[in-house]
Amino acid sequence: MALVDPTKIRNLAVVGHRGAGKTSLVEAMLFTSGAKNRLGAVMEGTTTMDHDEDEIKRQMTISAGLAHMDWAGYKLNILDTPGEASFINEALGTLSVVEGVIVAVNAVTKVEVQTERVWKKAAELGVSRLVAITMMDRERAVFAEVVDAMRRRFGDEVVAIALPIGEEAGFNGVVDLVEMKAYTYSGNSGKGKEEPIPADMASAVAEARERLVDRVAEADDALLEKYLEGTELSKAEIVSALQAAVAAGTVSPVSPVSATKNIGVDRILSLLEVVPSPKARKPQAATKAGGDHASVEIAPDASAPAALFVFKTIYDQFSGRVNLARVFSGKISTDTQLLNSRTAEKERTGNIILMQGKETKAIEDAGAGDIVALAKLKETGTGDTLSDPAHAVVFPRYEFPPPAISFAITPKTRGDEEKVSNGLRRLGEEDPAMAVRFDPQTKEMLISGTSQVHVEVILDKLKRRFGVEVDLHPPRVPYRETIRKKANAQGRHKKQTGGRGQFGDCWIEVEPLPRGEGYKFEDAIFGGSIPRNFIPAVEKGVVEAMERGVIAGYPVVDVKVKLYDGSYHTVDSSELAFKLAGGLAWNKAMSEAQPVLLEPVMNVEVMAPEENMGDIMGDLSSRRGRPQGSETVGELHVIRAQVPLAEMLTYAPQLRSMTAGRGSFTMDFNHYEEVPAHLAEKVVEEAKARKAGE
Ligand SMILES: Nc1nc2c(ncn2[C@@H]2O[C@H](COP(=O)(O)OP(=O)(O)O)[C@@H](O)[C@H]2O)c(=O)[nH]1
Ligand SMILES: [Mg+2]
Repeated sequence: MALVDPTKIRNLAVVGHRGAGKTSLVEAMLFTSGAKNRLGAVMEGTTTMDHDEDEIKRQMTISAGLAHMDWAGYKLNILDTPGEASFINEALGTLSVVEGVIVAVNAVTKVEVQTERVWKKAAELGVSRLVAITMMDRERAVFAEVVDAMRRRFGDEVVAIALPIGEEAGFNGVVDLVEMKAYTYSGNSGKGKEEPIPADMASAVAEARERLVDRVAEADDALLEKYLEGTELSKAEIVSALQAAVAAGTVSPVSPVSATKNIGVDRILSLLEVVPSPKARKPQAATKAGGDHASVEIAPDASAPAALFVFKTIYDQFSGRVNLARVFSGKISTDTQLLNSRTAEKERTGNIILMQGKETKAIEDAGAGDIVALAKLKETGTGDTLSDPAHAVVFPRYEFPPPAISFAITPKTRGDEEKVSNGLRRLGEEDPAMAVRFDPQTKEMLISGTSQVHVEVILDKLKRRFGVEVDLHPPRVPYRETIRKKANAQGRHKKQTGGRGQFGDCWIEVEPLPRGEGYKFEDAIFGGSIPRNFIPAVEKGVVEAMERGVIAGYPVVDVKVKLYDGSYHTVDSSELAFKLAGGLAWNKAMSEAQPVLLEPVMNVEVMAPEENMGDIMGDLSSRRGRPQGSETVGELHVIRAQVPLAEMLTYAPQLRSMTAGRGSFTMDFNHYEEVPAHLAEKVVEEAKARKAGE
C-alpha cells in the first residue's frame, strides 16, 4: 500500500467531559464517512469505540482508542478518549500525538470540569481546538447560551462556524457560516440536504457570520485591510485565513450537532480542511538518545530517519499487546528495525495494523504523520520512543500523576497470590496510572489508582483476563511512632547458662528530632566502657527494635539516640549480647520518653462545581481537614486542604455521591503529625487485636 501523503492526514482526538457525547460523535463520523455501515449506540453497547466489556458494562469510555476514516480525500485518524475524571489522563496523554482536538460540549450541561482541563492542556500544547456542541436535540439545549458560556471562559477565540436550525426535538439542520448554506437532515444517513437559509434566521445568520469573519480576518493582515475597506471576502480567502487562525489557536470554530440523530456531523468532518496537517505542525521536540541528550526537532519527513512515539499500549484479544504509535518522521514497513530508547533493545516492527476500535487490519507500511498500531513488540509500552538505531531519539513522555487511592487486596482463593501479582503486572504495562506494591510493613499487597472506579475496572480486567478474583480492603494507614521528650535508659543483657555466658550493657539517651528528620545515632563512648567493635552491634539492636514501636508496633521515626556509657565482660561479651542490650535499652527509653503515635497527613485537592463547595468544605472539616485555600478557574472550583490519610480512605465514594459524579480529587503525602489522643486509643486497640489474630 502506498504511504499516505502527510498533507492528506488529519489527526484528531475527541475530548471533553464524561457523557458529552464523544463516543457517539465518533460513531456518527465513522458511519457518515462510510467507514462503518451501521450507526451503533452507546446504550446498546454497539459503538466502535466503547467495545471493551468494561466500557459496555459501565457505558463509558475507559481507555483511549483509535479509528480511522476517509473523508474528502483526507485520512482522518481519530482518537476517542475518556472524560471521566478517573481516566482523564488517558485523554491528556493523547494530546502530543494529534494536531487538533474536537472538544465535545454537552449543550445542556455546558462547560464542565473536565472540559476546562482538556481545553487548557490543549491550548498549552498548541493543539488546535474545534468545538462540537452536542445533544442539540435534547430539551433545554440552547446553542447561543453554550457559545456565550464558552466565550466567557475561553475567550474570543470561541466563534460559531455554524448555527442550528430548529430547537430541541425540532433540531434538524445547520447553517454553515462559511459557505452560507443551510443543510437539513432526515433519517440518520448524516448526509445533509442543501436548502435555502430559513428566512427567520436571516438576521441571526448575518450577525454570526460577521462575528466569524471579523475574527478570522484578524489572522491575516492583508485580508483584514481588505475586509475593513468593505470588500466581501471570498470563500477561499476565508478558508485560508481560517486555517491560519485555527493553527494559531486564535479561532476555535464551534458547530452544533446531534450525534445520535446524526445531524451536523458532516459539517464537523468538513472542518478537516482547516485543521493543520502533520506537515503544517511545528516540528516535534525530542532529545538525542544517549550522549549529551541534545535537543533535536523531528520534522514530518518520510525520507528522514524513522522516529515513532508510543502513546498507548492496549490489549487485544487476538493480537495480544498492541502499541498505538504516532510516526513523527520516516517510514516503517513490516520488518523495520527500531531502537527502543528506554530499554536500549532493538525491536522489529512486526505487524503494522490499522485499528477501527477493536477491528484490526494489517498494512505493509506507514509513514510520517500517520498513527498506526504495532503488534508483537517485545518490551515496548506507553511513553516509549522507537527510532532508527543510527539516529536514536527520545520524545518526552506524558507524566501520569501519582495514584491517589490505594486498596489492600487478598485473593479470594488461597494460593492465587502469584497469579494475582503476575496479572496485575501485565495490566500495569497497559495502564501507567496504576501501581502495585507490597508493603513490607503492613504485609499487604496494595493496588493504587486514580480512584475507586479505576481500581474496580482493573480488578474486573484481572478477573476476565487472568481468571483470578480478589477482595478489596481499605489499606492500613502507615502510622509511625515517635517520642516527645528526652529519656535515658540502661539495657543490660546477662545470661549464664552452663559454659560461656552472655554479657552486654549499655546506656543510651533518646531525644526527639524535628518532624521528618528520621533517625540519628551518636556514638559518645569515651574511655572504652564499651569496646569499639561492639558499638555497631548496639546500634543494630536499637535500629531493629525501632522497627516496632512500643505503642502499637509501628516504626519509630524522628529520634536521636546517643550511646554514652556501658560495660563489658572480657569473656562473655559478644556482638549478639550487645545487640540485645541495645534493643532493651531502646524499649525502656522509649517507654519513658512520652511515646506518641504519628499519622500521615495528605495534601488534598478537590475539584467540583460551585454548588457543591459548601458540602465539600463541611465534609472535609468533619474529616479533620484543614483548609489551605481555594481557587476558581472559570466554573471550576478547587479546594485545597490538608487531611489525615486515615480520614480519606472512604473519600472517593463520598465525593462521588456529593457531586453526582462531577467532582474529582487528588491526594499526595505531605507530612506526619501526632494522632489526637482519643483517636490514638482506637489505633492501639486495633493493633492489639491484629497482633492477637496473627
Ligand atoms: N439525545 C442525544 N443523546 C446523545 C447524543 N450524543 C450522545 N448521546 C447519549 O449520551 C450518552 C453519553 O454519550 P457518550 O457518547 O457515551 O458520551 P462520552 O462519555 O462523551 O463518550 C449516551 O447515552 C448517548 O446515547 C446526542 O447528540 N443526542
Ligand atoms: Mg466515551
